[in-house]
Amino acid sequence: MATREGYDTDVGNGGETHQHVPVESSHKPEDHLTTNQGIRVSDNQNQLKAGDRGPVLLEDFVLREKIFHFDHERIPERIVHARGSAAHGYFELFESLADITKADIFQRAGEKTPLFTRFSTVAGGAGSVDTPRDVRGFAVKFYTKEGNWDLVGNNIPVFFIQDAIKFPDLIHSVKMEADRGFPQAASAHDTFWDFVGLMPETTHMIMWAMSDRTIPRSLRMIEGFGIHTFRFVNAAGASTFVKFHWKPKLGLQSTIWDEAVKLAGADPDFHRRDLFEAIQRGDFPEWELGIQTFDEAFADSLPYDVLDSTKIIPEELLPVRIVGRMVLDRWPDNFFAETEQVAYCPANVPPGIDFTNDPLLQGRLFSYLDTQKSRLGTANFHQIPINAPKCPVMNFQRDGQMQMLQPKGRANYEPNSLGEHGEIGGVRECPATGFATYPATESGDKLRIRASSFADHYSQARLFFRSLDSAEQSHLASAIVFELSKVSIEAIRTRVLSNIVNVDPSLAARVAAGLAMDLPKASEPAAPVQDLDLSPALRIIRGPLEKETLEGRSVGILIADGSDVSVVDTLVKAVTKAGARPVVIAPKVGGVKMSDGSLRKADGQLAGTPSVTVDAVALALSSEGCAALLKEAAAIQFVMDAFGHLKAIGASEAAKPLLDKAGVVADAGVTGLDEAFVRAATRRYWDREPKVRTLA
Ligand code: HDD
Repeated sequence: MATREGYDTDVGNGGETHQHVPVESSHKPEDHLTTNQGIRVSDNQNQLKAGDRGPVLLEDFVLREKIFHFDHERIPERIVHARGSAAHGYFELFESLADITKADIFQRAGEKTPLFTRFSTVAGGAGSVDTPRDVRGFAVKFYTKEGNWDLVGNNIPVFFIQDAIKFPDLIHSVKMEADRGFPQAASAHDTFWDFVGLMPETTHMIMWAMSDRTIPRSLRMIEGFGIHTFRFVNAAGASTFVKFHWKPKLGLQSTIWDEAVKLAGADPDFHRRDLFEAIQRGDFPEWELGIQTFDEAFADSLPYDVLDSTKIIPEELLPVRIVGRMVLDRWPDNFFAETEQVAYCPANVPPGIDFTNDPLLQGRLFSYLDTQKSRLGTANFHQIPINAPKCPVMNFQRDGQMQMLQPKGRANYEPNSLGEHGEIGGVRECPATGFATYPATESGDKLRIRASSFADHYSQARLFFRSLDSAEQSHLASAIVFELSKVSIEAIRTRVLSNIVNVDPSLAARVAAGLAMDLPKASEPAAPVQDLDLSPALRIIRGPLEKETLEGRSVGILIADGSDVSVVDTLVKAVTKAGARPVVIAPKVGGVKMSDGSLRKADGQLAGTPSVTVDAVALALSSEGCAALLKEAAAIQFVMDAFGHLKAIGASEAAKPLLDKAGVVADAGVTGLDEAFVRAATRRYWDREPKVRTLA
C-alpha cells in the first residue's frame, strides 16, 4: 500500500518495510536533505503524481532538478590524458635558489608549498585501464605565494614531435581509429605507426615508449620530467636555462609486458588503487625535484638544440642537482571536484620562471587555456577550488558563466580615479614585482620552418637504445615486434623499420627477425647520425634508480587449509618489517582453517587476486592445502605467472608439487619460506627471462 511517506511502508517492492528513517524529529539543519535552492525535501523516494497510480506532474521541481543535475554529471573528458589519478601534497625546498631565480617558491630552504599532482595515461578514455603501454602524464600544480605554477610534464624526458602544429595529428593517430572506434588505449595499430614512420622526429621518443618506462609497476615508481628547456630569472634579471626532473624515492620499477596485459584484466584500476592505498596507509609517495641548469654557451656547445623537445641533456654531461622534494599525503575528497576538474596549464608560471622558444612549448602555451573552456564550460574555471590560487586574485575581469565572485563598486576598468573620490578604486598593475617577460632579443624572417639544428632524429635514439641494459634492450625490441605485428599494412612496418636501421642496425635486425620479414635499407636521415657518449643513467635495470628493496612493494602469501600458523605469522612480520604490504590470499576470502584449527581470514580471494597484483609470492601451504590447489587452475596460474614475471617465489616443502605443476625451475629467485625469501623478494630475476619466453 502506498502512502505519502512511502519509505516507512510499502515502496512498491513486494511490500517490505523500508529501513530509511526520516530526520523530521531532529532539527539540526545539516541533517536535512534539500534541493540546490535550499528547499527541504519531504520525500526522496517518490515522484509527485496525480493520484497514486497517476502520471507524474511537471511541477515536481525536486524530481526535475535532481534528474537535470544527474544528466549533466559528466563533463567532456580531456582529449588527451583523460584517465588520471591525483593527490594533494607539498613541495619542500632543500636550499635557496635565490642566486638563479626570484621565484618565491625557491627562496627559503625548508619552506613548504602546497601542491596537487595528477598522473595520467595519454591515449585511453577516462574509463580505460591503468596499465596499457603508454606515456604517463606527470602534472604538478604548485600553489605558490605568488600564484600558481604548473609543471605539466611526463614520465619520459622527450616528446614525439618538435612542433606543436603536429600535436593533433599525433594524437589522432594514436587514439582509437576514426572509423572503427578501436583499439582503446593502445598504440599497437596502423594509424599510429603510419604517423611514426612518416615522422622520423618521433624515433627517439619511440625508443622510450617501447621501453619498460611505459609499463610502470606503480605511479609511485616513475620519474617525471618538465621536458622543455625553461628559464629561471633572478632578481637582477639574469636568465639561466633549466630542465626539471622528478626522482622517485622508491626507485624506478616496471612490469613485464605480459604482466601489464594481465593486470589490465585483473585490476583495471591497478595504479589508482595503488596510489590511493599507499596514501591511506600513510606510506606517502615521494619524489625529489632535480634541476639541470646551464647557460647559452653550454647550450651552444651541444651537438643538438636545447629548444628541441626530442632531445635530452644526459645527466653524465650535466648533473641533476637535487633542490627539494614532493610528498603526496592526501587523497582528494572528491574525485570529480578535484581530479577531474583540475586544469593545468604550462603557461601558469610565477615571476622568476619563464619560457624559451621551444616550438612545442610555445604551442602548449595556447592549448591548455583554450581546452579548459570546452571542458569546464566557462572562462571562470579558475574559481573552482582545486584551480584557485591560494594567494589573492584581483583584477577587473568580470562576469561570464558561473561567476562566483561578487565584486563591489563601479570600477571595473583600469586605470580609474574613483578611489580618489571616496569610491572603491580597485587594484593597480605592479611594475616592480609583477611578472615581466625575460627580454630575450629576437629577430628573423617570418617563416614556417624548422631550424636545421632540429634535423638529427636518430643520434639520441641510438644513445638511448645503446645505453640500456641488455634485458631492457630485449624488452624494447620485443615491444616493437609486438606493436608492429598488430599493424596490418606491411608497407608501414617496412617504413618504420627502415628508420630504425638508422638507430641501430642490430635492433632493426632483431625486430625484422621477430616479424619474420626482410630487413629494409636504412631511410635517408636528414642529418648524419652520430655516436654520442652513452648515458647509463637512462637505464632502469642496473641503473642508478633501480632499488633492491621491498619498500612500497607487496608480497602475496598464499594459504590454504592446514597452513602453518607460525610460518605465516613470521612471514607477515618479516615482510612488514621490510617495508612491504603482506597480502594474504586464500581460495575463499572468508578464510582457511590453519594448522592449529584457527580460522585465518584472507585479504584476497585466489581467483580475484592473481600474482600479477603483487611483487613476490610465498606459498605457505600444507600437503593437504597443496593437494587441493593442484586441481585449481587459478593456483597453478598464480605460480606460473609469478615465475614468468620473474618474481621471487618462496615455497614450503609441502608446496613443491604446485611448483612442479606450474613448471617452476629452481633458480636464485626460488627459495624456502625463511629469511632468504624476504631477501630474494627485493628484486626480479632477469636471468630467468630467456628461459620462459623468446624475446626479440
Ligand atoms: Fe599536453 C593535457 C603533458 C604536449 C595539449 N598534457 C596534458 C596533460 C599532461 C600533458 C600531463 C594532462 C594534465 C592533467 O593531468 O590534467 N603535453 C604534455 C607534455 C607535452 C605535451 C609533457 C610535451 C612536452 N599538449 C602538448 C601539445 C599540445 C598539448 C604540443 C597542444 C598544442 N595537453 C594538451 C591539451 C590538454 C593536455 C589538449 C588536454 C587536457 C588539458 O590539456 O587540460 O591542452
